[in-house]
Amino acid sequence: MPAVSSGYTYDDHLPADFSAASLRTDATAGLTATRKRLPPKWFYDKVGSELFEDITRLPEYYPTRTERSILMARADAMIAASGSGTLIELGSGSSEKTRLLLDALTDQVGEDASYVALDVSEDALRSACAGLAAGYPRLRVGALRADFSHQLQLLPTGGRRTVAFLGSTIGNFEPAERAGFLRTLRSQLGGDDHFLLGTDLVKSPDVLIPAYDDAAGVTAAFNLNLLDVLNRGLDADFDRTAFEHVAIWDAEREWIEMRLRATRDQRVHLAAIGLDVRFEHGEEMRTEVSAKFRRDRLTAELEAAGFTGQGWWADPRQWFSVSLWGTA
Ligand code: AVJ
Repeated sequence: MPAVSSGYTYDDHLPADFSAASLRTDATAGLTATRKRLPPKWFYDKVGSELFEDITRLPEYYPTRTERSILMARADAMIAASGSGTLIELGSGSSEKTRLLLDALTDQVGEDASYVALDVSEDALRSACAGLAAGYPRLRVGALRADFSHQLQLLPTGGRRTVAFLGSTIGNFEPAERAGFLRTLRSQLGGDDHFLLGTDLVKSPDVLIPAYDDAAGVTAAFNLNLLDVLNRGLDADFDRTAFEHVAIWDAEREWIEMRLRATRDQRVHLAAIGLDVRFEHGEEMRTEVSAKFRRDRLTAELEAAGFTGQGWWADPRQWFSVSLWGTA
């Protein structure tokens, strides 16, 4: 049973060693692959989450403030179109932009409003939910510690639900994973449920690249922090000074790719998984893809998964969109 503490319920569906175990699996697979790669979810330890918050305030990083501007202007319309009393947010993180939706939700449905945050990070869940429970006394607030890539079957049921997936986090999936995620999500929804999705849109590389390679070097520090996460989590000996941050725009696949490039030949030892890895000078390890979308292709993908378009809201420059999908 979920425990109630200071105004919110907390329900943990991940084993205590989930992070340690899946970091070992991901690092073993990614570092022994011909083209080395690591999943971006490992960026977000305490330091990495703080660096990401710093990124969202950079002049070059437009996605967060653009999405916020869309929500500020249109959250009321989004909530009204969804007809929902329950908002479930995947990868809720700090739940900061969520407040714009919760203002609309509590205005429109009053006592019947519920919010459930789903994230893998207990710290993020607890601080976000405690803040929301204090700020919205009439709102029922729940925290669900779970992994949205594998545990969508845990979404709370009952009432009309809207599942929100903001921040263009969906862009971190590769196309096949994204299709699988959308199909699984669709299978969990029905009737009057909705999906509210934030997506970064295709635009000039002159805007895209600096957003992932800022002048102050914050994104570089965020990328390199991954090596500290591996060092701590896997008792490894990566030397941060032997790698550099790379951000490229893949015009064919329409995604940004972040990489870490070895600046010399080296060998790294990961004691916790008994692995020795060689890097050649210039070798690159992929750490993130951040896909950018076009309305027609996104619509085709959502329709292929069984969703129907019910709303599309973008900023005047068409840099970012928040879209609403139904299941009819
Ligand atoms: C939070 C995953 C959407 O892809 O833009 C920011 C993460 N990476 N700068 C993104 C990120 C580099 C961000 N997402």
